[in-house]
Amino acid sequence: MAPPAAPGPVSVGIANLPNQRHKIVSRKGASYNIMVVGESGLGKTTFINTLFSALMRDYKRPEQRFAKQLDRTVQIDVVRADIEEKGFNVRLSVIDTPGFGDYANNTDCWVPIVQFLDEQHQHILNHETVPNRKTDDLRVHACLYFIQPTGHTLKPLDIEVMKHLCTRVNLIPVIAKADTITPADMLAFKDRIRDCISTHNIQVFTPAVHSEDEDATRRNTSILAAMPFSVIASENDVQVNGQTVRGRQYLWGVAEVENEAHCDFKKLRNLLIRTHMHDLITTTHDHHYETHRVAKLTASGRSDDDPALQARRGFEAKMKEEEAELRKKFTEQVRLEENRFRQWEQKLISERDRLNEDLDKQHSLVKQLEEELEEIIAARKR
Ligand SMILES: Nc1nc2c(ncn2[C@@H]2O[C@H](COP(=O)(O)OP(=O)(O)OP(=O)(O)O)[C@@H](O)[C@H]2O)c(=O)[nH]1
Ligand SMILES: [Mg+2]
Repeated sequence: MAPPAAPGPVSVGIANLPNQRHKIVSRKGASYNIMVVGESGLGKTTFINTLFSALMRDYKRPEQRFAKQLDRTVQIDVVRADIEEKGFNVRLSVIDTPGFGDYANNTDCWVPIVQFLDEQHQHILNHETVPNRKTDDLRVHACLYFIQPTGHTLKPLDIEVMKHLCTRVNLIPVIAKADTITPADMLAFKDRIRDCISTHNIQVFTPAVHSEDEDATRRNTSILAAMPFSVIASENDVQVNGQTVRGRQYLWGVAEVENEAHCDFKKLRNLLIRTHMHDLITTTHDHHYETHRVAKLTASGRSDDDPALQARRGFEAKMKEEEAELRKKFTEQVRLEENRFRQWEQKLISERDRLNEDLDKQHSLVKQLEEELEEIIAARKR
């Protein structure tokens, strides 16, 4: 049996884009933002540090950290790293939000987070109508909602917050501290959460299951079956059978972060970074941003009939036309050049054939002269 292949560099999903899009993304680079939300003390910050330590191990890129003030009391922390694979640049930002649930009244605890999400869409919308549209894009492409591992079901607060989030972002529910619940309880807990999500009509990010590619179909089915993802987070390395792994040490043994029998951290990381990054970016732009754009423009009376928008669309249409014209000219030029080369090649081939014929004639002549010479010498000898 062939030895197993050595683990290669991690493949960012964006490297699998079709050629055209491939080039655009590789040139411009893509902003890719993940946010963690949930009650206080569920391990959101620890999860981000665990994720980054795994990413830094794979990409060996320095990370940057900075804080941003949302309103007078709420601050978010952003951990950022530029990761690059096969020429693709991805500016990954993970946004850490303060946990809610610390206060007796948590009624509006989600408001600053929702405001932040809306502001990021608005920021891009405002930039759409200015000539230089290049700007820092902090629109959230994946929002991980941390659920307390109670083993029962979602709390009313979870349901309320998730309802507000799911209309604005790709929502991915995550069960925190999977090491505190038995595997059998976890399965039943996941079932109850899925039921609750469907009863309350909460839209969670669902990758399309059917694809031409059998591997992708199998992968997506297994992702879907694992939702909501259970995670174990840890900032410490521990020893398991002489190997160093990320995990949490207990008297009875080790809860390993990247062991798929212990939790779904690896599945979640693969979905976020490898297999569904492009899907998350596209749905954010095409669905969530578009919903915000239409709602805002309609509310402010600026429908699609708005003159400024029409002017911009006209400009874009003109640019597209010019691009198509240039492409046509280029193709025609290439065709003409190809014809010219083909004719030239044909000429060279005929010239080569003519010279070969001449050479054959000269060879026959030399041969004939040699025979005559031999005959004369033979006559003289006689
Ligand atoms: N058992 C267990 N403990 C965890 C896990 N992840 C984090 N913790 C612990 O939970 C505690 C809180 O973790 P944080 O990462 O600060 O939680 P947080 O969600 O960021 O909390 P806030 O910032 O207050 O919202 C720490 O003591 C962590 O070590 C886990 O997967 N399992
Ligand atoms: Mg925290």
